Amino acid sequence: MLDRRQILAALGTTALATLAPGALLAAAVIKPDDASALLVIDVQNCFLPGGSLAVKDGDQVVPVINRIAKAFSNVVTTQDWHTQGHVSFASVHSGKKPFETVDLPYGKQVLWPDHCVQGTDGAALSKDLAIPHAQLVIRKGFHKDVDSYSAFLEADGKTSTGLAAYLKARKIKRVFVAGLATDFCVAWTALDARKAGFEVYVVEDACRGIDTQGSLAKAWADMAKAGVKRIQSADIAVSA
Ligand code: VGL
Ligand code: ZN
Repeated sequence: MLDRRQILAALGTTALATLAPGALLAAAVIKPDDASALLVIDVQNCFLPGGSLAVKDGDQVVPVINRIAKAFSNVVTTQDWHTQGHVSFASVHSGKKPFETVDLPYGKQVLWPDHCVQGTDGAALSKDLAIPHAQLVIRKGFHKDVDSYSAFLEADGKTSTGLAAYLKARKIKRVFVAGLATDFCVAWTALDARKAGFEVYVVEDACRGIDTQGSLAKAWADMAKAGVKRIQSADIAVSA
């Protein structure tokens, strides 16, 4: 005969061993619905290996994005889409080098190598992206004197790209952000999406960062503070 204490002990072990893994797995899976959209940020040749502003391991986001995109009925892609001689290019500021900063009327601007000039091959989306069901391509950074990391709002903090209105018109409530670069266009997009009232997830392993002057750690801290949820691609349910 087992006494009460032994029965409880045995039950406890069994319950833990049999239930816990399944319960944890179930809790981890997020299923995108028709009110969810995947925002694929700036997966453009300039940001990929060999590009003029190559993000380290930037190409590794492509297979991850291709896989999770299958779980989304709504997908938007973005393109950084600068004029020649854009204000964010170090080449137009005499004596300045890429990754230095300059003060512009709207605030501090990091200066970059020339990149993503309208109509160039560098500005094209990666040919390895496999998301033919993407519904909208939003281009940003096309005003010569204003940068736009965010897919929602230009760096002047007031000029809209129209994306929030588009998503709201389509009854989107949740956005999942992936792409390049984590600490610039992904983070600014995620933060503005929160400001516009969306529930926001950033899919960490579907992004890569530039990380200049502590920008990556700061971006994650700012996103956490704003209520952006940091998830992994494995957290998203993708049916086979
Ligand atoms: C980006 C720097 C300059 C980005 C765009 O896509 O994150 N970064 N322009
Ligand atoms: Zn840019």
